[in-house]
Amino acid sequence: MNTIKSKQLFEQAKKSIVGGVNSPVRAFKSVGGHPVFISSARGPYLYDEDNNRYIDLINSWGPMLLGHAHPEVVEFVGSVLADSFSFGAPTKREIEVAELIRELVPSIEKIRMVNSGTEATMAAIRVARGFTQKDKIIKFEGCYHGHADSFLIAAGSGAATFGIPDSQGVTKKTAQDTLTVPYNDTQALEACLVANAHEVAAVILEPVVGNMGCVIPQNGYLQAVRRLCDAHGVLLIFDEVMTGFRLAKGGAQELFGVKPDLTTLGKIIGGGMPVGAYGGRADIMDMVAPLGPVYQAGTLSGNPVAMASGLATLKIIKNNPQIIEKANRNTEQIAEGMRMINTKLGLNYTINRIGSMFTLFFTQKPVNNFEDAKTTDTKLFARYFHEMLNRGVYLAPSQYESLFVSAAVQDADIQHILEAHEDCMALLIETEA
Ligand code: KE4
Repeated sequence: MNTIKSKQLFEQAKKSIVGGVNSPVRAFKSVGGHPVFISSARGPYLYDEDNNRYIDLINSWGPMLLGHAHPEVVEFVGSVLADSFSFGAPTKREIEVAELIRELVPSIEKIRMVNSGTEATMAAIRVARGFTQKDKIIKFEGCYHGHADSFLIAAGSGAATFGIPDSQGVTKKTAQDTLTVPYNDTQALEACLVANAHEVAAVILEPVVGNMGCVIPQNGYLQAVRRLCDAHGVLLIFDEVMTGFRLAKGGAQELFGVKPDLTTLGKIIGGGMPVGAYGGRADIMDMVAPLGPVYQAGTLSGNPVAMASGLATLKIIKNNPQIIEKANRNTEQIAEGMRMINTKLGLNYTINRIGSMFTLFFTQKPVNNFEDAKTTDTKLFARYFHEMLNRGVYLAPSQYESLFVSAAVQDADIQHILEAHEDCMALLIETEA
């Protein structure tokens, strides 16, 4: 692929934008090389500034479940643009979105719209702390909940698993209130709850993890987390920013039949426009201003243009159950096709797949938590990433990210992906030998 324009644009971007990107993972730091600059996208395809076409398997990190520029979404958003872009006042459309989300996710009795997943998770732990009058939260190694201080915490050592800052600028005091335990380990969670009895406001987790690569809860794990939270008087927050409206119309909580106290949403909820939301039990959410003492606000929260994009997207998902099914089937064909090719080539790399999320891990170990994920050969992944990019397949530029397949992918695209995969893996074997 000739990507000379992207290379030049990256050099130019770095003069004004930190690292040349507005979000770190886009810089290709963990895979090397330079990012491709996207000019447009349609359906399953991205087009870069050098007019190369890529089959998109990341879909803006999840939002574009329908595929890019879905005609009904584009038409509806276009129809509201002339009405001005923002009022800073309540609108009817916000009610429509809220009522539709409550219909799709019944555990959400009250909701608040915000502008990103980070805002949603930051606000959710604030209201959990306000409601319970406790300070600590428990998160899980390898789960990511956005860039709020309370989440940029590495696992501390010792039973209390006190956190330590995982980013400059996060204070030790903040880190003390975030406890971290391994995912898929109920004993570790129980020990942490016991060691911090009566101090924990909430447990927050990705019900299916995307941020260490795709990691699936083991049988009964989410149900055990729910039981432990109930036994210890701790709120359960499902961070469904990735899984919401993707794994089922009602998200992972519908798929696994586990009801959280609070849910955070993002990505698909805005159909690609900046939207997040947090919501759940009314007795908890009514703590939020202007009703209660927990403050949270936002100039562009519930923005009418973003609500139009989200409303159109969610209506399509609600009224066309085959959309999620198609994305799931696409994913099954891609992931199982890759697994068969790997077996034919004598490779036994782990592939985790659920719904329309999957990750090919360059390790032969099962991957059920972050320790397992860290056994991957990230150098080999980086070579695979670039070989696939050169063949017109756009993967996440990091081993520790799930892929998100859209319903727009067609059979010919799947064939292209699998041919590219076989080509790449054969090349890796040849050059690694
Ligand atoms: P945003 O603030 O990026 O909208 O959402 C934060 C967030 C919260 N919770 C979960 C489970 C998430 O996956 C995310 C954001 N996901 C990353 C992908 N790993 C977004 C990509 C990026 O950071 O550029």
